[in-house]
Amino acid sequence: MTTQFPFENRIYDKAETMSPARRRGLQLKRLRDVVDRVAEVPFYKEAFARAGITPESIRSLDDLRRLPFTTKDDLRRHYPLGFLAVPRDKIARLHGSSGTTGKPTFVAYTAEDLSTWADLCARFLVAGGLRSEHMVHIAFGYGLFTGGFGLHYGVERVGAAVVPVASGNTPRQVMLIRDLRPDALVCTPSYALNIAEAVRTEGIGPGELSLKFAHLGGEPWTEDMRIQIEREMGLLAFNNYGLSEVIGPGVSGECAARCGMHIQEDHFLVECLDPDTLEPVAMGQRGELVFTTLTRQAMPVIRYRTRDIAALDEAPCPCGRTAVRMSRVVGRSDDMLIIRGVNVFPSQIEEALLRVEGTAPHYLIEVDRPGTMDEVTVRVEIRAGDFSDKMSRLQELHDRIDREIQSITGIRANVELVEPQTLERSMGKAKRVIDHRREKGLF
Ligand code: DLL
Repeated sequence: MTTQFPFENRIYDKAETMSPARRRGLQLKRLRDVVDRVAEVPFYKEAFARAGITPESIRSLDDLRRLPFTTKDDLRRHYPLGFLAVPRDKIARLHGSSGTTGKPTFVAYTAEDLSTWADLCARFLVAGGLRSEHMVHIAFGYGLFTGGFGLHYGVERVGAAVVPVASGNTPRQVMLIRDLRPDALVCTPSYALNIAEAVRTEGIGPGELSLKFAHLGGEPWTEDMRIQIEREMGLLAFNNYGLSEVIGPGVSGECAARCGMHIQEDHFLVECLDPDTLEPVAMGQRGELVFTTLTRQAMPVIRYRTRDIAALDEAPCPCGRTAVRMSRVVGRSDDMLIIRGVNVFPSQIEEALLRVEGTAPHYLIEVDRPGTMDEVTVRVEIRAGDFSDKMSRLQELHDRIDREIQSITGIRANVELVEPQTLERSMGKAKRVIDHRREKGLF
């Protein structure tokens, strides 16, 4: 039986179709190499010494389980570049993602890493229909965030044309899409919905847009959102996944069959573990994804705990790619929130509040998506004395909280000052976050 794809199924790199047995051989060799490469990184040096790990002691892929985990906290403790595995003069670029403290965790790339990264992004872009004759509108932020630059060089590697618009100013996005007639859109799924809404407001029908494909990632989304984006813009939408600490976008992406995202297993070893016991779950069961980078030079990570919950599927895929697929991310095993594509920890908001005199340590964060964009409201109880005070004092408090939240998290929140003793007190763990997006089934 031949599978009907929505377009010709093309493979960017024949490594994507190598037999699983051959790939396992390659992974083992690369695992030994990476253990060797990180041997002088202080964190791994100590952990390897404790567990008696040397490159030679890695005899099979099962030995992966003897290696230590790496967490975001570990990276933070070695801020900014304590995980660097090459001399500093070999760094070609730095990116970063927000951490729990307001300081980003940095990720370094050598020139070779940047080239590998471009190839990995090119793989999923080609799998999702991108061809050299296409033009791509990139509406991801360019900066420390890996989305903009990662996809930018991936598109260039395919040989397609890039329009590096970056995010924001939605009416201008619509104008450029209408005037330049790009074939593909690259951004977060929620921003795609926002652009779709602006398109509708301008009275442009789905059939009038030039866009054929959207390559969306950076945050969780649902099949319902896919249907809505596709219907409103008259295109095919593809999911791609990644995280800065592992490389950025390019860890996995959907092919034309759109039944899960192929993980680029020749570059990343994946495990799916029970987040409590850290034991592997059965194939097809949900667990926390843990990645080991096999080829990165500047800053490899061993068994990086993503906190992302998803399931793996190793059933053969009609596209011919042999790599295991991951499901959509269905949740996280920590409390990180993704707001308009930006990672935000409740502890960052708490830190912002602690910087402002006159706020009590009682607060509640509510996240919602009333239209297409995420909105955050932070309700803060203020101290009894302060509440009866002058309006100007309240306004001053409000503005300071607003500024601190923005400076620590990079996002704008609606700040509401509430009277003392009005927020519900909890008997056990404080409930600091209500995410209405979850109740609405938005992820
Ligand atoms: O978001 C990298 C990226 C950029 C991927 C653009 C795809 C496209 P970080 O800012 O470090 O990196 O955030 C990583 O975002 O652990 C997931 O929780 C979430 N995430 C990324 N892609 C997806 C996706 C980039 N397709 C964190 N579905 C990850 C669900 C996603 N969650």
